[in-house]
Amino acid sequence: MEKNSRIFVAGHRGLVGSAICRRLRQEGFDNLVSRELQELDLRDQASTRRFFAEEKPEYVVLAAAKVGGILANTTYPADFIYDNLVIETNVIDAAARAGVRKLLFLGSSCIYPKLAPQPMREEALLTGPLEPTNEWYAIAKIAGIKLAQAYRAQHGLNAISLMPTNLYGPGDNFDLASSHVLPALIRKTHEALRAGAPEITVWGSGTPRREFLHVDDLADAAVFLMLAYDSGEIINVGTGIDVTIRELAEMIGHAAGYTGSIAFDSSKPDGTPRKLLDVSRLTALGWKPKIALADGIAETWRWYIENVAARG
Ligand code: GFB
Repeated sequence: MEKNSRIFVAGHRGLVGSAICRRLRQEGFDNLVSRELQELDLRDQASTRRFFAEEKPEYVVLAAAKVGGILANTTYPADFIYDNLVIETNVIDAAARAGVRKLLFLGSSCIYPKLAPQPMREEALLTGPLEPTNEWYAIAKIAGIKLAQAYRAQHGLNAISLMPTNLYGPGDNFDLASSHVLPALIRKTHEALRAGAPEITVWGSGTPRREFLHVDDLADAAVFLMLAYDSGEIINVGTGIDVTIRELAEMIGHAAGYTGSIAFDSSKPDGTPRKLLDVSRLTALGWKPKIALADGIAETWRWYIENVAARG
C-alpha cells in the first residue's frame, strides 16, 4: 500500500471506520474515498457495483455494518443478519470485479462458539453452537469470513479478515437501547451523578467476562495488518485481558468519581459467559495494544461529557 493509494473506507462515520480513517491519515495515507449513506447505500448491489467501477479504489476497508449490543441484537435479528450479509456480499463481490488489490474485512469475537475454550483461538471457528443472543450477527460475520476466503480462492482477491474483541472509545453509540455495555454504563453513571441517584442498574448478573479493546488500538492493528498480513486465515485482535461486567462498572464509577452502589437486573440477559481472545497469532507478528483499559475508560468518559452529555 503506497501513501497515495486510493483507499475506500466503508463505514467511515462509524466507531471503527472513523478510527481507521484517523489512523490512515496519521500514517500519511491521505487519498481516502468515502461516501455518506444518502449517497451510497451498500445494501444496494447496483449502486455498489457502479461506485466501484467509477471510483476504482485500490484498497478497501470494510467497516460498514449493522452493530449493536445484546438488546439490539435480540430485538432486530432480521436487520442484523440481512444488512450485514448483503453489505458484505455486495462489497466483496464488487471489490473483486473492480480488481481491488487488497480488502480488509472486520468480523467479531462473537463468531466463536458460546462455550469455546478460553482464550479463544482462531481454530475454534465452527466447532460448536453459537451464543443465541447474537447468533444472527455472528452468522452474517461468519458468512463474511467465508466470502472473503472463497473470493481469495476463486478470484485471487487478497482479502484478510480480522476478528476484533468488544470495542469502545470516542464516537461510540451511547443510546441505552442499542449500545454495548461500556458506553451504556458511562451514560448510566453520568445520569446517576447528575440526578444524585444512590445506585446504577447493570443488566444481568455482572459475572460475564468481556475483553475490551480501544478502537484506536484496533485501528492501529488494522493498518498494521493491511501492510503486513496477506493470509486468508482469520486473525484475532484483542488485548488478551478480560474483566467481569461488575469490575467494568466499578472502573467506570472510579473514572467518574461516582460512589453509589451497583444493582443487578436479572431480568436482562447475560449473553455468553466469557469472551476472551487468544491473540498469540497477532503478537507473533509483532503487534500489541497500547491503551490500558483504565486509561481508555477515562478518555472515553471525558469524550462523552464534552461531546454527548454537554449537548443534553
Ligand atoms: O456489550 P453487550 O451488549 O454485548 O453486553 P455482548 C455485554 C454484557 O454486559 C452482557 C451486560 O452480559 C450484558 O447483559 N450489561 C450490563 C449491559 N449492563 C448493560 C447495559 O446497560 N447495556 C448493555 N448493552 N449491556 C455483543 C454482541 O455481545 O458483542 C454483538 O451483541 C457484538 O453482536 C459485540 O458481537 C462485540 O458482549 O454480550
